[in-house]
Amino acid sequence: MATESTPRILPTEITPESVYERRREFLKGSLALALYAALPAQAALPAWKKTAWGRDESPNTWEEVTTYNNFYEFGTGKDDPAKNAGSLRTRPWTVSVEGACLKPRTWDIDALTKAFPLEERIYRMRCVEGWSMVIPWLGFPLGELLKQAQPTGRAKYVEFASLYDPKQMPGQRWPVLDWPYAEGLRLDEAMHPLTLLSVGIYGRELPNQNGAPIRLVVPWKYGFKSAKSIVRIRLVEKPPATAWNRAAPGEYGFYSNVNPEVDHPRWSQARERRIGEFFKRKTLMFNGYGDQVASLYTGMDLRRYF
Ligand SMILES: Nc1nc2c(c(=O)[nH]1)N[C@H]1C(S)=C(S)[C@@H](COP(=O)(O)O)O[C@H]1N2
Ligand SMILES: [Mo]
Repeated sequence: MATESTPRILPTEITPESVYERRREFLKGSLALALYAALPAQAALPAWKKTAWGRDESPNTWEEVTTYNNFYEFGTGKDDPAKNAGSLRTRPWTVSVEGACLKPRTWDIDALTKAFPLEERIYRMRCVEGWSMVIPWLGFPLGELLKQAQPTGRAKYVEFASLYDPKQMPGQRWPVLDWPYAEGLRLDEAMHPLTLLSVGIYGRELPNQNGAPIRLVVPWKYGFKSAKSIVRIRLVEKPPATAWNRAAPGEYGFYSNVNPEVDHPRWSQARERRIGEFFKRKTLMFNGYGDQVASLYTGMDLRRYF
């Protein structure tokens, strides 16, 4: 019980969980608290620092972020990953960094998580299908890992591969995509400080359905660029083939920057529905991160390089 002599708790001492609890309480009342009580037994990660990123946003609830997912390895329905991703074994797990670099290395996931200081950043995420969410990610800049690998002059792009194991990932028994899920970035996009490797959300380890144990987060691009459950990161000379570009090259380009002015061939990208909201919002150029990333694309025709 608080008394005169109880030291005042500084905001910095409040655990992140109680911060979320309060925000949630404020935003959504006792319903959200009831949902929070139903949090699964996700381990808390070690020390991490809070950053200013996205402090002005209202994150989506844990419930929304962990039950409305795209992860085709576990089914194509939005609720399939939450139902089916329990079969994914995330330990032991390694991530190799290889290709055009001086210091290739196969990292154990726990060593990797300890080697780079974790930070929390609240990012807006925009799916190519027209919905969006705000998610408090825990992770570290991908660029820090790539710097350690010491890319050579031949490294111009970075290729990401998700796990391939149809026993653990039942969706891979069907040729929905050319498995394993593959993605790619230009080297400067991969080195950009906004680009994260994430190992958690809401101060906890990533739930399997969100891409455990490690996934990419590229907030100015459509969500499919943010590959989940990554096992290989390769520095390469040429633009790597990507799963969605292979499946439908006319619909999903290599860049896939969020762009309200370039429609998907089958629908407009001008507006989006934030999960949990009724009215649609205007989609922002580069998902609102233009101040940070527009200079990466100076002089490029963004209709051609969509
Ligand atoms: N391996 C893999 N990564 C993936 C996907 C997938 O199907 N498989 N879906 C992508 C899409 S379309 C989106 S919108 C985001 C969704 O991430 P979330 O479920 O954590 O919000 O993951 C991306 N990463
Ligand atoms: Mo998506």
